[in-house]
Amino acid sequence: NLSQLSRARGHEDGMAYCPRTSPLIGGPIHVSFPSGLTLREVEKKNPLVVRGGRYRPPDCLARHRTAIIIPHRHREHHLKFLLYYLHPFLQRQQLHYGIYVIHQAGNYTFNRAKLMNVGFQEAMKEEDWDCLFFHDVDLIPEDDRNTYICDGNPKHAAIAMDKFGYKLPYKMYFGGVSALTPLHYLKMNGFPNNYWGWGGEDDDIGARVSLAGMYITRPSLKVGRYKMIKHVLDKGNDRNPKRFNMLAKTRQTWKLDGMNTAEFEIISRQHLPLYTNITVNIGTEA
Ligand code: UDH
Ligand code: NGS
Repeated sequence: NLSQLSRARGHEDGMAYCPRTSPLIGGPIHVSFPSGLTLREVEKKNPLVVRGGRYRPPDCLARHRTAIIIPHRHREHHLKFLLYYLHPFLQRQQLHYGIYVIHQAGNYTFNRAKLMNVGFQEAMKEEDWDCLFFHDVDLIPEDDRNTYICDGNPKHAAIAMDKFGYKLPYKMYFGGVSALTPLHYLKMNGFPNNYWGWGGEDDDIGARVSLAGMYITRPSLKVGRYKMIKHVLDKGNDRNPKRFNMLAKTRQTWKLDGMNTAEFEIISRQHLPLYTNITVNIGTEA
C-alpha cells in the first residue's frame, strides 16, 4: 500500500528528481584491466553501494530503476572487471539500480537465455524495476552516455563492439547487452529456454521482438561502444548444432516456450556487497 511504499522510500521524502541528463556523465571511458584488482578494492571505491549491489543517488530522486542481469558460470575474473567499471558507470548516470548475477549450478551445458528468464523473474520479485539490462559478463561499456535506461521498444545496447570493429556485425544482431521493460519482456513471452550451448539464442530473442509486434532500438555507434574481455569458448558451452533448425521455427515456438514455461529451482540467493548472487538449477535438455 501507498503509506508502506512511502515509508520504504522515507529517505527520499521531499527530494527533487535527478536532472534528466546527469551532470556526472563524462563520455568516453578508457578501459584497461589492472592486474591484481580485488573485489574488496571495488567495494572500497563504491562506498554508497549497499548489500545485494544496490544503489540510489544520495541527493536526488532517481528517474529510473534498472536491474542488471548477468548470466554466469566460471567467469569470476571477468565479473570482477565488469563490477569495477559498471558500478561507477551506473552511479554517474544517477540511476537507482541493482546488479544480479545468475549463476548456473552444475556442469551441464550452459544456457544463457534460460538464465536470463530466471534473472527476470527473481529480480522482479525483489523490486519494481522499470528496466532490465541483460548483460554478458565480458562486455565493458566504453562511454557513459550509453544510458542504462529502457526505450519505448526493446533496446540492443551493444551496437559497437571492439571485436566487430565497432560496427554491428549484422542488422538483426541482438547479442551482448540488451534492455527491456517488464512489459516488453512479457509481450514476447521472455526468452527461449531450450538453447543449450553456444549460439542462436540471441537471434531467437531478436526475432521474438518483431514477432511480438515491437522493433529494436539502438544507441548511436559513437556511444554504444563495448570492449570485450578476450577469452576462448568455455568448457560446457560448445556450439549448439541445433540452433539453425530451432531458429527456423521461432515463429511457431515463441508463444509455447519462454517465460510461461521456464522451470528451475533456486539453490541460493546471497546479497553480497557488490551484487545479488542467485544460484540456480536450470535442469538439462529434454
Ligand atoms: N557465460 C558464462 N560462462 C560460460 C559461458 C557463458 O558465464 O561458461 C556467460 C557470460 O556472461 C558470457 C555470456 O554467457 O559473456 C556469453 O557467452 P560467451 O562469452 O561464450 O559468448 P561470446 O559469443 O564469445 O561472447 C564466444 C567466444 C568464442 C567464440 C567462438 C565462436 N565464434
Ligand atoms: C551468430 C550467432 C549468434 C552470435 C553471433 C556473433 O552467427 O548467436 O554470431 O558471434 N548466431 C547463430 O549461430 C545462429 S561471435 O562473433 O560473438 O562469436 O551471437
